Amino acid sequence: MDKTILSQAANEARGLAIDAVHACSSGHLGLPLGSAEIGAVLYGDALRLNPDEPKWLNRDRFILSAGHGSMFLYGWLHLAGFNLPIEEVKNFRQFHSKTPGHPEFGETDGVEATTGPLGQGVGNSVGYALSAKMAAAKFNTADHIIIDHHVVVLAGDGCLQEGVAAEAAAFAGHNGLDNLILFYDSNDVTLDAMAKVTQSADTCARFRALGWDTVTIDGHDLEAIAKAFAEAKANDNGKPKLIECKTEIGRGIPEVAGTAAGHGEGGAKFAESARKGLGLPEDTFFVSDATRSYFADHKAAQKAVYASWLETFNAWKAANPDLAKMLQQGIDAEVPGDLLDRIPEFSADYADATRSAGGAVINAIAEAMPLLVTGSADLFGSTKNYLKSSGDLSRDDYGQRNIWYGIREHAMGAICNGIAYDGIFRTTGATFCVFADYLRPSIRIAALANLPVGYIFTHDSVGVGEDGPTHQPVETVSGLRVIPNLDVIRPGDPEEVAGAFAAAMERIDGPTALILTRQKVATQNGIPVKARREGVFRGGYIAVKETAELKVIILASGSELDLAINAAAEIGAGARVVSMPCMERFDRQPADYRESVLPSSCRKRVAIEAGVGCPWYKYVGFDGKVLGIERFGISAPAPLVFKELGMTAEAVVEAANSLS
Ligand SMILES: Cc1ncc(C[n+]2csc(CCOP(=O)(O)OP(=O)(O)O)c2C)c(N)n1
Repeated sequence: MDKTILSQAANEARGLAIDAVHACSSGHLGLPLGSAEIGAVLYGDALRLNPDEPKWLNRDRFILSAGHGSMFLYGWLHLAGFNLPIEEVKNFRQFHSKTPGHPEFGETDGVEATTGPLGQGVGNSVGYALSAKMAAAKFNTADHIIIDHHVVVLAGDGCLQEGVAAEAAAFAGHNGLDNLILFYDSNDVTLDAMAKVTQSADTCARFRALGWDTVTIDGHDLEAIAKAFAEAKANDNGKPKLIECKTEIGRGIPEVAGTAAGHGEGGAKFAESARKGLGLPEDTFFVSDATRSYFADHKAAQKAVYASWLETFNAWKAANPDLAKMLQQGIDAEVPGDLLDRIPEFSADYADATRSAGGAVINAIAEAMPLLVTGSADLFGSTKNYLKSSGDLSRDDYGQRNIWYGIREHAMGAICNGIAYDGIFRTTGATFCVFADYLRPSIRIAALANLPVGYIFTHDSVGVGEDGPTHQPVETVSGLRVIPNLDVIRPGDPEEVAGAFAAAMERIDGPTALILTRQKVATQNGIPVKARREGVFRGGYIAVKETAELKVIILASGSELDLAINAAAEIGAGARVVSMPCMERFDRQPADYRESVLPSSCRKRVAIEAGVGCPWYKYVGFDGKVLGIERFGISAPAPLVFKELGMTAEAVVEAANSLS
């Protein structure tokens, strides 16, 4: 390691951050300045990367959990030779730049996760580390090791104060993820104040208690950083590693360094004196020839490492064509074209909850998709998504496909995102629907980052019954529907469940929430199987067609589909039933299809769903009626709760008849 040049590079990276933040008068300076030496060691020496192959399977993954310090990442990606020209650095936080305010997955080579909501990146890194362990178990052979990289995450006090990080760290320790290395930027400062105002825990002791190894070093000492990192990498002792780096926030701008003022853009007004103090010339966005030449040489060395790995990889491919095919299918997120056909039809007398049908369906899909994994937040027995052909994933066996998240819903969400970012495995996670809010921040990021994560949310309404209002979702399903790019599918019978799971798997540009009942539902044998399955793909479809002139349309989803069908039979030949398991899919259909299902000429419309009704008004309009539940539920047997809260076929008939 060339300390002289890396030390110079650290100061030049500081200069880039100061100039970028100064140029746009916004952004965070403190971390890029305080962690500059960490960046120099990682990007200038220690990380295994090939900037020209940013998706190299066996690269070390680096996640900036403290996403507010995005200029740290952009500065080092630029210097390291990723496809991030200096113009992009100059364009920090501007429209259509590759340097958005916080790192966004898919926008910038080398950005491994969308971060900014503190703590998420720590959870993502655990998902990445788990994915690496699973991939190593699946694809490495006695003759060829093709996957042995590390996952590195940089987090500050803010990330580590967040609950999601604590949940994820506990999971990582319990599951022995020794390929995970967390750099803790320990600068004693948060946003408003010195960290001591809000924390007094011994963070290292806390992590040791969770099964991690920890070490504390001077975060400005290049040698100490390199040594701690090398030791962490070499030590396959079943423990994730935390390297606490004592740093000075905002180092390089003496007027603000070491205080909360070093955090924001305020320090940028001292840009000129700071540049001088750092030994930089007056030119802005300065990078010396010596630094450029060092990083060019380093990149060449990295490419040689890559080339040697490629030889191993090609030999592995030749020796293991089936495994190679499976891996490529995983990377390409390929889904069998005949997935729906591979799910056996349910018998006509099947009469069970949609969560049970979901269990049967996910097991059939797992046969067709060997890289599908699933997990549950201590509720496999209720969520029914356990894969029977596999066993429990644990620190002793990463080759299994059932992940035991424990009662850590938020970490489950962030870990699922990490697995999805890594892009080898398809993943699903399960809990009770009412607890979807516990992982909502991770769902939001999955939607924003276009990640194909599947959520299995069971016990979907007041139909939960005796557990009462704490466990009866009322606002949850509609609350999920307002998240852009999230598909929310609430199937009404077992064949719709088959369609729902297949649709979730086929969707690779965003997440899907599968909303399933606790209670039994009828199997709608009156509707052809194909119509029920494929109807879900279109989001909404005509479940029962009128046999006379169309008078009224009844819309429903999930367990209320049966009520709608019974009501239509009562109303007579002019009634149409539209099953609407997924509004988002329906809204994406061409206008003529939507018009064929919901003809604008028919304005008499009633929608029924056992939850708050607001989203349905876009389909029933001013002239229609929505039968929803605008209050919390009741602790009592489900049939009674349904009746008490107006979820009956009679109520639908009455509403339809009341429309003039
Ligand atoms: C969930 C969440 N809450 C609040 C914020 C706003 N925020 C951004 S940075 C920050 C302080 C972070 O402190 P620390 O991790 O110590 O970062 P440092 O001060 O070292 O830059 C806060 C509160 C956020 N980004 N995410």
